[in-house]
Amino acid sequence: MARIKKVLVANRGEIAIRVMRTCRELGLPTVAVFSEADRSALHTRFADEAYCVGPAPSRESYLVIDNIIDAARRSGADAIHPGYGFLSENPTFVRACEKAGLTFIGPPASAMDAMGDKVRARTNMMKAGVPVVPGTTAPFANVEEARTYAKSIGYPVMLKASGGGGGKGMRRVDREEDLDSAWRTARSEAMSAFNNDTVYMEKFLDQPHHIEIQVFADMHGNCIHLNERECSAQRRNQKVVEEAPSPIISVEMRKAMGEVAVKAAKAVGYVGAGTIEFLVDAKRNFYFLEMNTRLQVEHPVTEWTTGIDLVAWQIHVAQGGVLPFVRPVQPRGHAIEVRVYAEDPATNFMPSPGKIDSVRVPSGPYVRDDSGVYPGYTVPNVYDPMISKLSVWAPTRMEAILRMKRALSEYSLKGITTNLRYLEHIVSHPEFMKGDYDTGFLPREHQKLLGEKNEKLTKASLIAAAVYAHQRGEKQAASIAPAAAAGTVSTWRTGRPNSWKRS
Ligand code: MV4
Repeated sequence: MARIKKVLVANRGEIAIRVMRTCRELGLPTVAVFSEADRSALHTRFADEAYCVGPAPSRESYLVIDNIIDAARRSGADAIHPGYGFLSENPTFVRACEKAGLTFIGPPASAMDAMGDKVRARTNMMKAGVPVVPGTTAPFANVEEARTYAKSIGYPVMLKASGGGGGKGMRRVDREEDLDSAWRTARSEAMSAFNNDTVYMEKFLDQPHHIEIQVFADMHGNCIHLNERECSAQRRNQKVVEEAPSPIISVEMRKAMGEVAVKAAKAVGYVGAGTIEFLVDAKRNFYFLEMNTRLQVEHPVTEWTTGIDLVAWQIHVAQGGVLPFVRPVQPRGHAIEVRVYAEDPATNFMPSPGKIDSVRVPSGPYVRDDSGVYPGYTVPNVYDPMISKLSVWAPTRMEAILRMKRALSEYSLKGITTNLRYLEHIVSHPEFMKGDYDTGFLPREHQKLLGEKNEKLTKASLIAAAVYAHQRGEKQAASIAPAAAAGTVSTWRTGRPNSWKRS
């Protein structure tokens, strides 16, 4: 396998820059692709060279396979990193790269085919002995079959698009009389969104946790897992806050879910970085949901708690490298990531594009900001409004929460509206601090989290923290929280500027 010499990053924003940073550390020249709207974007400037691949709309630029391949050819890049989103899970793109003699830094097209169709993925997983959410493994011929099946597993049920994923084309059905209309709507939505009207059915799991396992495989049959990420803090199926390890996963569960995740990856001949998503119910049963055949947005919390640069491993494996070790890596400490969006929570999270007048990002011990913006940059309104990810690490979960609160308090972005205050309210919320929040948390607490500055919430969250930390035997953290409530805790524990003057 030839060693990679130059990497084209077929993406934009924070992930393009993040990938380029590792390439630079490895001494690999980088190539950016940009649309007309991204001519002055940070990733375009960050790379060693940059090629325009078309007009602003993604479907005319970042998603045009021939334009991406052509940029690789013109630049002399011999490998392509897809990032996440865009073409990262498109088997046709993988085959086009291979046909052009380019190394695709990711899984083989066959693994994407096996996991891309959700009904086929479920069938593959059942064959491999992986527990899946109770439901169908073959498309229904008609709504009658669907009605009969729903009766057999009992309402509520979940209708899902086989060509979907990530919650797109999903409908909950609570009663038999609602099935016909839900069935018709689900099929038409699936057809328009995925050009595939196949709909399958699962037993609805109420308020599950959304927990995913990072897996990594090389081309020599080695496959390991790199523990779990807790991703239940979601709004409209969009992750907002992620953390590792999960506060509800025991050592035994981690081992069991990790082994199942490795089995799932091996069953489809996976290579590279991948994520197995699970739903975990109130009884802590876990079920395969879907596999993401790409590097995920939230990968930094795994990098913090394993000390591994996942992009460096992706490049290593893509050129035939052997996994550096084949035993599971125990998570070290605790990491939390929040997604910073150019959107206004007060107007139902409407995107808030526009010119950034000033930005000051947090820093200090164990703080990481993966950003795609800079002062003076105009956030375009044609792409996903996520502008950066802020992640922190600390020895314990409570200290990671306090560090995240401190870092968010430092984060300053002027000129556009962001969700920064909303994020502060999430990590200060007693339910989050207690650590047993499920996928219903953000919708359930929506009004409180929107942030009428609620002193009671702040005090309650700190008292909850103290009680919880004490219960968890984290005496050290417990000794912080009450003092923090009185505003007299010592500097070194919260890093709040100038607080030493008061204590
Ligand atoms: C479910 C579910 C409950 N029961 N399936 C599918 C895609 C993934 N991103 C979320 N999905 C879910 N599938 C069954 N049978 C709950 C979720 C779910 C969810 C659903 C709606 C809104 C937010 C959610 C967050 C996490 C999980």
